[in-house]
Amino acid sequence: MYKKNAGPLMAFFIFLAVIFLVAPGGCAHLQKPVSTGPGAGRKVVMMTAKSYKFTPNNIRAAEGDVIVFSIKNISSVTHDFTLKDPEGRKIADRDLPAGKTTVIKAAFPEAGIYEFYCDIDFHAALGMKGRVVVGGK
Ligand SMILES: [Cu+2]
Repeated sequence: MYKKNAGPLMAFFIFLAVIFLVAPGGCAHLQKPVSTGPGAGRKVVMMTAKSYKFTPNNIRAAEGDVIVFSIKNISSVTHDFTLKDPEGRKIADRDLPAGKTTVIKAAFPEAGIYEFYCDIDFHAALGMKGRVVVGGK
C-alpha cells in the first residue's frame, strides 16, 4: 500500500517544499495589517475563510482586547480556525462548516503574537494561516 502511493505522495511533498521555498520565513503570505482600533475592549473582526486563505490574516490588536471573530467560510469544504497564545497554547479550535458563518470569541490579555491557522492537513502550509499581533507598534 505504501509503495503504491509513494509516487504521488512524494510529488505532493516536493510541491509543499517548493511552496516553503517560495515563501521563506512564512511571512510572504501576510496581508496589509488591519487594526482592531485604539484602546482595549470588545472588538469584532469580520473574516472570510477559503481554500487556502483567511482574510484578513494580519491583525493588530490592543492588549486586553476581546475579539469576536465572525468567520464566513466562502468555500465548499469545511475549514478550521485554531488560535494559539504567544506561549503556543491553543485558545480556540473550531470547525468552520462550508458556506456558514462561525462566531468565535477569544481574549488577548497579553502582548505578543497569536498565530491562527486551519488545522486540516496541509491547509496551513498552503497559506491558510495568519496572526494577531497584540501590543507594541
Ligand atoms: Cu482549511
